[in-house]
Amino acid sequence: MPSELTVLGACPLDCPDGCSWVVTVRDGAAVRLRGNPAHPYTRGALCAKVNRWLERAAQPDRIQYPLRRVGAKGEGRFERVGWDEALDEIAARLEDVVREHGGEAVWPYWGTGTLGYLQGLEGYSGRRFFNVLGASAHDANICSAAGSAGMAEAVGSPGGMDPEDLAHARLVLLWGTNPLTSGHHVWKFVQDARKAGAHLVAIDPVRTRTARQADEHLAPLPGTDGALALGLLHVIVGLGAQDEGFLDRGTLGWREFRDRIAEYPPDRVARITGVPADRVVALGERIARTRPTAIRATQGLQRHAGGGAALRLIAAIPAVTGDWARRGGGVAFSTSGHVKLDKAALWRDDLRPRPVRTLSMSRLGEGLLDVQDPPVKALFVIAANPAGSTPHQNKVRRGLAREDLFTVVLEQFPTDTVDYADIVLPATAQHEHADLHEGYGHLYLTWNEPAVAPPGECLPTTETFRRLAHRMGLQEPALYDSDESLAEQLLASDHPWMAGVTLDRLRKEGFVRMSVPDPFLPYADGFPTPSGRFEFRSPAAGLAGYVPPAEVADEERAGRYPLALVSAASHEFLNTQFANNPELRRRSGGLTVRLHEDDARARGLVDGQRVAVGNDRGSFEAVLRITDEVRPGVAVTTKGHWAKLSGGSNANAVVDERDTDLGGGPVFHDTRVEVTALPAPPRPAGPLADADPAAGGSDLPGG
Ligand SMILES: Nc1nc2c(c(=O)[nH]1)N[C@H]1C(S)=C(S)[C@@H](COP(=O)(O)OP(=O)(O)OC[C@H]3O[C@@H](n4cnc5c(=O)[nH]c(N)nc54)[C@H](O)[C@@H]3O)O[C@H]1N2
Ligand SMILES: Nc1nc2c(c(=O)[nH]1)N[C@H]1C(S)=C(S)[C@@H](COP(=O)(O)OP(=O)(O)OC[C@H]3O[C@@H](n4cnc5c(=O)[nH]c(N)nc54)[C@H](O)[C@@H]3O)O[C@H]1N2
Ligand code: SF4
Ligand SMILES: [Mo]
Repeated sequence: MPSELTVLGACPLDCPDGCSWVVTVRDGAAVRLRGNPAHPYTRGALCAKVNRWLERAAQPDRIQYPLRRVGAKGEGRFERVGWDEALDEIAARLEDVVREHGGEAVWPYWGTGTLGYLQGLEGYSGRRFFNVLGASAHDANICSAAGSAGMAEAVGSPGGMDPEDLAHARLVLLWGTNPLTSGHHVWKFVQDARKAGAHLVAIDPVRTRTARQADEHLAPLPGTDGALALGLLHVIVGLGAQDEGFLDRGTLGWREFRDRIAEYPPDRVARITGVPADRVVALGERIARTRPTAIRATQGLQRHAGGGAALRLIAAIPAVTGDWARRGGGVAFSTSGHVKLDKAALWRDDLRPRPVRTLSMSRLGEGLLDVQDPPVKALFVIAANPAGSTPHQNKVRRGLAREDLFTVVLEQFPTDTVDYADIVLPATAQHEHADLHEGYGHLYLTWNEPAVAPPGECLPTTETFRRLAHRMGLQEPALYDSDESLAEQLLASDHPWMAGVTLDRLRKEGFVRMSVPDPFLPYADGFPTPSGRFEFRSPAAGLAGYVPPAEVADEERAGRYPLALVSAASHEFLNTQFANNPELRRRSGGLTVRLHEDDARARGLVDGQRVAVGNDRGSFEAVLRITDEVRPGVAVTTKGHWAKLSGGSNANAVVDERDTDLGGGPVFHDTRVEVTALPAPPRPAGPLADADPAAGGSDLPGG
């Protein structure tokens, strides 16, 4: 009889849904992985990507042994070496760098490959080791920094309402979010609201698979949502539908903000956003007469110059209507603001020998090419693929190609970034290591128990840094804590919402809901802002107001690059993960760009032809799809394609290294390009090159 058991785990990916999963292990091998039916948010389902998790983990391109570069940087030629040899070389190089240039010449570059508190980004796995060295700090701002900062200025934290409470809304706005692709588990709660009669509105420049399911779709120009929010408020206040009691008791700066709203009548808003004035009026009237309205806003709309301001203004809608005080009302952005684990105890920044500078994840090119005193001499890439994910790809590559830079990459697969490594260390996958997770779209913590032994010589990140510390003879005992001990330290938080959340329970039950009040009205007793009120005016950021997009609104640039490019989540990949899975790659249709027929015709372009999408920073190749689901003036592609499997570049070749207004985030969707014809392809051969451009791609149907 074969032995069979099931092991509870957690999806580690950067996705709000934070799924709980069940691995079936037979004779020591993982044979099945499915969503945990007992988890109230997962409810037994994973997604199109993670259904192929085990298949991908066993792919022949999985990195299983330490590697040392033998070719030129960027070439991707390596030889296998032993762990001892790899760690000796890293230790020697690090000691040289720290001695000659100081600890800050070391940049630990953590990415979102896993969000785990032990192995991934939430815990900055290995941070204690880098603190002891005095390495530069890393601002992991690539994803939601602007929106989080905007929410924090308004309500005091990115927190917001519990997405499960969308079920209690009478009107639901899905604003700059495409959940049916980027986090579908919230959909059940949207559907529950609709069954009870709620009206559903999608606000997105693209008619996505989510927008197609909505009762109504508004398509603003990218980056103009702040103006739209002010226009809706203009209508609401014009009808006298504001909640004076709530405004009086619970907010700061209302008088001034009301004057600002008066500057945005619907016809002006229509000119800025491209949304017809009567649609602004109709939606404003609907919000004015419906209680409560729930707004689900995620990252899409904050990848713009004014992304922080946009979230502040959107959060102002339920402050004006008083919906923040009602179950099913408010804005759901990221529940991570409600997680009260003891991160300081895990990170141990007190181990730093002195205060250190902070380097920006979204500005890797600048960090490697322009930053001095000291220049970055050693780069550790941990669960990140910046050569595919980070703005200004050509600049990033120039930085990574520096001969005097020592680069170590901890990875599972031979990514575009791995090609620039001096040493590659093989990393375990989630079902091969232990971890603790939150979900930033719900209020449960999840435990991931290792289910199987790792292949080859792969190691968890925690273990890699324990071994490296030992190799360097570092004496600090905190560098040698076990995974279990690290989890215990995190969970030892004395915040009341963490009461009863123990490692024992997590191990036994797989997940535990945080001890938040039920129902969860996070701001029932005031907002966690400096004033304790909702802040229309905040001490740090002044009065909330519309901040236009940078490139999209730049008339001069529009003359050269007439199309505003959005590079959003692909249905088949999770950032650059899974883009090397042959089946998902085939289904993705490869790298495509979607244009409205008017824009294609004006350029003499036809559906299915090969084009270059470019600007002064670079260009990428794509197959053109013509569709009326994209509004004129906008071009749409998807993130995540591996450059080396897609003609050498992806969307980040054209994106600028520029900060958002708040939070220092990137501006992926605030980019202007021109699309031009390319000669017909000699399509490259090979198992990963056979993407089927007719397969559909991204999140749009029928093409
Ligand atoms: N399948 C899949 N799921 C994912 C990911 C993935 O790569 N693939 N990525 C994960 C990660 S890391 C994240 S951060 C989230 C991201 O997921 P989302 O928060 O959904 O973000 P995006 O995909 O960037 O954009 C969402 C939508 O916003 C629209 N949009 C762009 N600019 C604007 C604007 O200015 N205004 C408005 N109103 N809409 C705009 C885009 O057209 C897009 O349809 O998803 C996670 N889930
Ligand atoms: N054009 C454009 N670019 C974007 C975006 C966009 O909207 N448009 N979105 C941005 C967003 S939201 C994000 S979050 C970033 C993400 O950018 P990155 O942080 O670079 O994330 P990934 O591309 O998923 O790469 C993560 C890598 O980690 C590896 N990995 C996974 N698990 C582990 C592990 O346990 N250990 C180790 N050592 N490695 C592991 C994976 O194999 C993968 O290669 O991309 C951004 N890039
Ligand atoms: S990517 Fe998101 S939806 Fe898919 S399994 Fe992971 S957490 Fe769930
Ligand atoms: Mo992200």
